[in-house]
Amino acid sequence: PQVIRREDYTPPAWRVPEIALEFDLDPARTVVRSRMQVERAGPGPLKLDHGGQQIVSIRVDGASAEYRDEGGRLILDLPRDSHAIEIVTEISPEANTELMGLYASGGLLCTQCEAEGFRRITPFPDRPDVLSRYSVRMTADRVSFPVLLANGDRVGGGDLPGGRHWAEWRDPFFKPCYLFALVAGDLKANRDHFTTMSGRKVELGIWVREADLPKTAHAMQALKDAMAWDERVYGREYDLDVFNIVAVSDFNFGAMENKGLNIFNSRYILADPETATDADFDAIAAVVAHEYFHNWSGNRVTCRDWFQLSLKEGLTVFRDQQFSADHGSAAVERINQVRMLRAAQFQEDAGPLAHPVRPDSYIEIGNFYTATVYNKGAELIRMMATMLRPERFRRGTDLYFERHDGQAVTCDDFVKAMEDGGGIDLSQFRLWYSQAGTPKVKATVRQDGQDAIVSLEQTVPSTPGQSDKQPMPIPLRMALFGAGTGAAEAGERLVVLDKERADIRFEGVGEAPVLSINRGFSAPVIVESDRDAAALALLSAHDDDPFARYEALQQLMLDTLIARVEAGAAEFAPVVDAVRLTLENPALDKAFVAEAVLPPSEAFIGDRMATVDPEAIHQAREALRAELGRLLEGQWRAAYLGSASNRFELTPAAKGARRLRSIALGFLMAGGAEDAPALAWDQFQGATNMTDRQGALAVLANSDAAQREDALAAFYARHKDDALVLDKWFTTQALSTRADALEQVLKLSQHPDFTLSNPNRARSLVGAFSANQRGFHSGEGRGYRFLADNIVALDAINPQTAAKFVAPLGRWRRFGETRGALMRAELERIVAKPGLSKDVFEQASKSLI
Ligand code: BAL
Ligand code: ZN
Repeated sequence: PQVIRREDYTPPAWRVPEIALEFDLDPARTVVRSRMQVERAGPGPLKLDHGGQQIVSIRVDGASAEYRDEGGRLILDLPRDSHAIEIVTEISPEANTELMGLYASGGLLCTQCEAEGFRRITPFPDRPDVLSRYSVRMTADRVSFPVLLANGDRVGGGDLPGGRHWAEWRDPFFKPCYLFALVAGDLKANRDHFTTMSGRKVELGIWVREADLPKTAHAMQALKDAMAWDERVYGREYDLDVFNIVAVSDFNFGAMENKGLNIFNSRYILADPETATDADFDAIAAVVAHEYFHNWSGNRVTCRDWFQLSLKEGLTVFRDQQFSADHGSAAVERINQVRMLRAAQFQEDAGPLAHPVRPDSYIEIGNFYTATVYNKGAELIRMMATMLRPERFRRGTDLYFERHDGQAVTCDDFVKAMEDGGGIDLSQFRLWYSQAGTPKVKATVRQDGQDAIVSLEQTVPSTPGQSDKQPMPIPLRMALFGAGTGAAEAGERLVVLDKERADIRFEGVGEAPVLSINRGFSAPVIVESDRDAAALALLSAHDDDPFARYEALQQLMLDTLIARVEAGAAEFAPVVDAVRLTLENPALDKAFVAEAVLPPSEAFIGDRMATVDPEAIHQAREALRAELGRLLEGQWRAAYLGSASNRFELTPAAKGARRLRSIALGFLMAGGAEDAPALAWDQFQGATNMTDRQGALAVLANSDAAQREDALAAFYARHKDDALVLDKWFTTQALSTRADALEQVLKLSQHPDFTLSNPNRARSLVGAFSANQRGFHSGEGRGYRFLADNIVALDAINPQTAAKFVAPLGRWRRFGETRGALMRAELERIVAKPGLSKDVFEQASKSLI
């Protein structure tokens, strides 16, 4: 397959300022008529990407036209500088299992065009730097599709003979075709409105099946909060009179920011306490905000080409992270962001699929909606914001939006706006966009008379195609604490390490210093320090930066567990003492405590070891959990009882209490408390919300308790008709820490409710299981075979989603010779499959190198 390179970018030869689309909608056969006004912008023919659909006619200026088809593009040689093009095509939404373009989902017709789905609807220059004004007329059966939505404002509609009706929408804003959307279906709206800062009233609608209407209140509140927040924090006002959101059950992404008509995976809209966990509620608010924020960071200012994807995604993730921090516990939000970054992005950066935040080449752009582009991209924005401080960062974003409104631009244009608006030189910082790999920073501290000297050294690892790396500017927030007293010795300083090595002097330090570094996780790097258990314990008790405090305890647990795996024995006592102090500290809120006392995941422990032994890591971590459970039984019991609540609230305090309650329950079970299974069963049965119910279910599902099977059966019976909740039932078992997880997953893949054709369901079992380090690597390669079989089967239905499942096999170098060979063999089997999509081919072939 063809490799697309960033350096080959050329501007489009033709602009398409206006397009009028007519859809004669029918699930089996939809006729699409496209009328485009095209204008010459440079030399060359008009090139229209297409998706292999049936072409009925092509006319230029009213006459039938000559064209040729070259590698998925219609080429038209046009004599003048301006022409009217009319193209009629036919597509079959119900045959579209890839869920790109126009497709059918649960009785609806809906679209997904990013990145390159629009060409599957109608031939068009399908690239983000071609901006057009759209009008869309839809006709459809009045009974099956009473609601017809598209971007912009509704400008007309009415009945037609033969039981059909029509509606027309017009979007006054220029947009790239990836932001086009339409929806037709039997939907009902939760309607509300928002008055913008300039006093304009915006009609808001969240469209769902009628039965789901009661589950839309949380998303609506999040939308209004997001609109107000973007005005307050970034000065960004909404620009249309209507903002609609539609929830659909079959969706490749989490959601999509189409102009004025966001389309969402239903899991990021629908929630009530009975069916959604606190984490679901939080994710809904974050994704609703994210898609809304794209209206400025993505839609008003969009990407010149897909290599610039992080321009909109990194910035928008950063903005949704700020929004979540402002609407919940900022410390816990940061902990969760970093956990996610380490689990997904650090792994990506350390493997064969590593790529820069602004990639240099791709075969299939769908493979680059990655944790690197999104989450590391957000960290880049965060570092700039940290160095600029809030006021100058805001001047930078104001300039960015003002300078580039209505344009398709590059990551470099964003950095330039930060430089010009914020008054900072970011020449070296641009390396963060071009160099892949997670930098490592070695940090040591020594006393020098009355001063302390912190020595820093950075290395950037080589990654595929990039062996020679330059030092990056790494902003590190740091402080010193007295080793004896824990008192703050030196207030926080922001140090930008921009060379390979640097010594930083802190003057007037009274006692032996302990270093607190990368506070707030100010840079996406791995810090290696010589801090011993006593130093880490001290920070975990005294550091006044909540993230650093969390991190110190995590590092202490990590060091202890790695020593246990490598040397077979390690003192658990320092961890037990630090966890005890954390549990008993009345100044800490429950949400923070719940995260701080959790040992690092098995995968994260593995990431820090030369060769991963999943079973040894599992045993060490379980031994620590058992010891903590046993020795701190009284504290867990107190936390458990102290966190019971009788009224459901979504406040940070109530969410923190629920989280701590289930975590305490897990430790009681791990410690072998005799009544723990009964406590779990009682919590499961008596739960008045999904957080408590699923929390108890997970504890039981990981155990050998007699109640385990009953709980799984009861959960299934209660929720089998709710697809989103049934996904949780599959995931809980796929993530089980028990030795029989693989056998259970193989059985579940034959369950009548399992299907690969719904992406959420596929992810709930296959995707979740591949993240279960112990289970996936057990069974002499049968876990690998299961994953590969499902990738191949799913590739025939939905290549984009199938390709997302390849990465765990690509980690073969990390798991020793025997496992590595088995993993490679599965990748080779995938690559050899005739008719493989370019999506899966790219991921699997790169994973073999
Ligand atoms: N643009 C694709 C979905 C999202 O990142 O919002
Ligand atoms: Zn996004």
